[in-house]
Amino acid sequence: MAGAGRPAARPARAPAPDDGCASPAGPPIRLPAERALICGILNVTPDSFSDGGRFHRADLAVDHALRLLVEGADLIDIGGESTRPGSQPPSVAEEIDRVVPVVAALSGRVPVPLSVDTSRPEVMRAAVAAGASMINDVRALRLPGALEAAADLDVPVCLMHLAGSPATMQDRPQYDDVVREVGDFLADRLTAARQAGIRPDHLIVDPGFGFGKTLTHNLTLLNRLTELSTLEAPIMVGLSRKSMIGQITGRDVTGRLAGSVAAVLISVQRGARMVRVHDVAATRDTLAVLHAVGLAG
Ligand code: 9MG
Repeated sequence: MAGAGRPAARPARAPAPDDGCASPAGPPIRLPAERALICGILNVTPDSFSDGGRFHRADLAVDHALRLLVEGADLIDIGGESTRPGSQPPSVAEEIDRVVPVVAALSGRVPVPLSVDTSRPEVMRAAVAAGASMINDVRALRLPGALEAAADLDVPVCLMHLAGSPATMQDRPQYDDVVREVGDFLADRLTAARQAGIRPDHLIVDPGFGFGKTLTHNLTLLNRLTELSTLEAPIMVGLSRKSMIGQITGRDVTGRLAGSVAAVLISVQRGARMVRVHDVAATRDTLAVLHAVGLAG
């Protein structure tokens, strides 16, 4: 894999004191003004859509996390539920069994924050107890008990837009104005999160590319991403290897690297502060070029 094995080009960062999200668990998440953060994807599912479930075993998952780190990941997002269209969620116990051993094995061993990709309050609590310091919730804390768990845990949370559920989301998604409707949804979830007691500076939003959206919806969202800046929360995006990239390029999941980094580039130029990716080294180089030209804040 390109870039693996070389020392990570990891610029020392000295963010302003108020630019960090303090957390009681692992290292705090900091959002430097000068470049977007790269969140490496670690799926510990038997059926993940783009890595074929290759990291289902905890030891393989740990090896892969260490590779993402060498490539330059700023944080690692660990998930035990496949959210590909039509997928059915595992039981809570199964999800905990997949995620928690990996979080525990990496916590204290890696110098970057670990994020847990889950919607279940029980998994959030178990993962943060094991060392995770961020929650990435594709259901935006809508499951019963999730708002309360996130507020208790006092860690940063990414609230993502998802129309319907992973099982049904691609059944004829419809919007009058996808950007306005996704923005309204995220605004409501930000309000609910603040009302539940989650610190405003702990909240991140994500338009949820591919989650209940057609290709046209996804392209409109990407093109008009800057409009979500009115939410006044950092924007995270996940475009890596998604079917929208396949629809544009005509390539299967193994051939979507160039399309994925192009999409990252556009998203960062339109205000994304965090990018969730499989291909960390290529993303890092892409963002380094963008930054060198002074094009991305
Ligand atoms: C878990 N997951 C899969 N796709 C995602 C995306 O686009 N954003 C976030 N935040 N999480 C995602």
